[in-house]
Amino acid sequence: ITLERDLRRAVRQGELRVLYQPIVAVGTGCTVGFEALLRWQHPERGLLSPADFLGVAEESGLIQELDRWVLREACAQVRVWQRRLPAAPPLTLSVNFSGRHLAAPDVYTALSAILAETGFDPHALRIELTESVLLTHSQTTRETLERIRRLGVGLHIDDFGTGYSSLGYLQSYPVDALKIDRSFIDRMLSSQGSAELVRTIVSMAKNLGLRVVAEGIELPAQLERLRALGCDYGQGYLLSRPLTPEQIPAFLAGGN
Ligand code: G
Ligand code: G
Ligand code: MN
Ligand code: NA
Repeated sequence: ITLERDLRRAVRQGELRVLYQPIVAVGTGCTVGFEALLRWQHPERGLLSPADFLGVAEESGLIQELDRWVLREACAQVRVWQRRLPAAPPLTLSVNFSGRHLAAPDVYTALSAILAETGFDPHALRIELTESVLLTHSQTTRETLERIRRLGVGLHIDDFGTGYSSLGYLQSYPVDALKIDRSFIDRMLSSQGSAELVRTIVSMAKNLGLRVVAEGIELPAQLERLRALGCDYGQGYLLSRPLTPEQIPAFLAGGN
């Protein structure tokens, strides 16, 4: 209850922040875009991760407001960086949408309004959703995802491999990319099984015409293995920690 009340105040009083973690093309090392990651600068508890308040946000229905706030903030912010790099290909932006938010009847309207308001190119936007969202078999969610995708927005499956392994949804939903959960990347050098899983996910994705993003890359040897496997994109502390908006211009200028 206290957390819920605090969270309502946080939205009003500007205590929320967005960090941006670079996503890199594994083949070239070039930064292609960023994942927006929500943080809460709590006056007493310090900097909180969504892991600390996502449950409360979901239960209270505040999650919609939070996801939309992040989307608006990040679309406006990435446009500013984009304008400073006129010759570069458009920077992509990945945002996390919770299942509850994707089930809201007005999610499509809200998303299109934010794109229009910020002028952000829908083709450069990716929505990250978890496998569980696709396993609800909700006709409304399916139609919402199809309409969002028709705008040009990409749909990326987050934490891939950790949900119920029902691969059928990859055929029945308009998915664009899989993000291999970081637990597999973490173990891929020490466990033969994890290494095989990563190899299999990359090869399956290629056969299905999907892109693959590896999360949680912390070691050069992991990056090398992923490059050899033909993984498209990578993200992780080795490449960059999540950065504050103030840190991004220097990061982009640093040849990334
Ligand atoms: O950044 P960090 O590892 O602390 O994120 C913890 C979890 O919070 C991750 O599962 C991530 O997907 C989720 N998350 C981060 N930002 C957002 C957001 O804006 N909306 C939603 N729904 N989840 C987010
Ligand atoms: O669930 P989702 O993939 O959206 O969550 C991303 C989370 O992973 C973020 O909270 C981010 O801070 C965290 N993260 C990003 N890179 C790494 C990494 O290399 N190692 C670890 N342990 N966490 C990471
Ligand atoms: Mn994510
Ligand atoms: Na993830």
